[in-house]
Amino acid sequence: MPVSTTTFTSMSISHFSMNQVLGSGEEEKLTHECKELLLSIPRERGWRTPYIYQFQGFWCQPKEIQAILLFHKHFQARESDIILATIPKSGTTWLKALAFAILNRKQFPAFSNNHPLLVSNPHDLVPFFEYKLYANNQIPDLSKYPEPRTFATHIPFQSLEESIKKSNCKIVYICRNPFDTFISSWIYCNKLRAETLPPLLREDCFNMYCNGAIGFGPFWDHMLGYWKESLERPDKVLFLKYEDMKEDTSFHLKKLAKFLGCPFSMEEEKERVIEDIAKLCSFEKMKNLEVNKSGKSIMNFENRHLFRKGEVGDWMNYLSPSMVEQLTQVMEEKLGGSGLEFKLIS
Ligand code: PAP
Repeated sequence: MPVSTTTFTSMSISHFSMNQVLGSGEEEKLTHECKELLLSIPRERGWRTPYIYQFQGFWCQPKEIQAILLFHKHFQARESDIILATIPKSGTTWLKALAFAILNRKQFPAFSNNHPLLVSNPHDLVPFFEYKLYANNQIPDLSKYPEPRTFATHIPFQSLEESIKKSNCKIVYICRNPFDTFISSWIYCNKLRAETLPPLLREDCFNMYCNGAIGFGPFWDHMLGYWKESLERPDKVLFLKYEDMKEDTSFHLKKLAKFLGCPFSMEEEKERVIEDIAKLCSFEKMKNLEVNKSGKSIMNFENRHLFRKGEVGDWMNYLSPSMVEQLTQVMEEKLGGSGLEFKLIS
């Protein structure tokens, strides 16, 4: 449970300045429905926004909640849809690139000089529901989207729109060991932070992470939601881990392609199509592309911050022994017995 959850259940907007509730600047962009909702749910201090709110059991920023409300109201899954799901900083960008390259390999061979991934960031090729499609109060027309429609989200399984859960559309979830995920998130959020604000303190953020109050957290509930579904419906949810993908990319690419309904043929294997895709989507290749050095794909965030080290075990350079002990305990308590385990070093 979060350390200090504040609830505004009985207050109406007129009794409270929206500015106090949301933090300055945020309030103008939200719908009345969203503002009313925010007044009725618990809030905590956020990393990126002054507050994050507990919506359907997980924590998110006001603008994310507004987008999710629209997504819940308007999205209708098709049987052929593919959803890539992650908690932030777990390998989203990489998974988007890999899935796009696999699904479009006939039209765009990975070795070709005009591959879309050479000029577009993966976030532009596989859009997020909450940051792109339903962001800023817009309702997209997805009817003419080429099939299989491929989308991405940070929303936990429990809170996905109902037709996604009920249909046979496919979900690929990638998660990463919480130690590296925490460090990646903390460094990323500091890079996005306005220079006028003091930096986010590692210890502060770490405690919030361990208490669950981080974007789309608690991380354990996020992981377990998809994990359990992948055990119950393995043809519906493919559960991948960043560390395994790093260790044997080709093996997992085969698994991914098979799951997505487009397995690599013997001929493709002989022609080293799998290796070509792995290379095109590798951290080193993507980090050095112009579009990823200078472009912006998610809101006004610079793409270059999405490519930092791409390693397993970098947490060792940042976490004190007591922090390691604390997070280990949280993981034992929350994930113990689930069968979900992580490699912490490469
Ligand atoms: P997002 O949630 O903001 O989209 P996401 O892509 O999930 O971020 O995670 C970013 C992490 O993936 C970064 O990890 P790091 O901070 O520990 O370095 C980033 O470097 C890593 N990453 C990005 N692209 C790749 C890739 N092609 N291969 C491996 N790791 C990658």
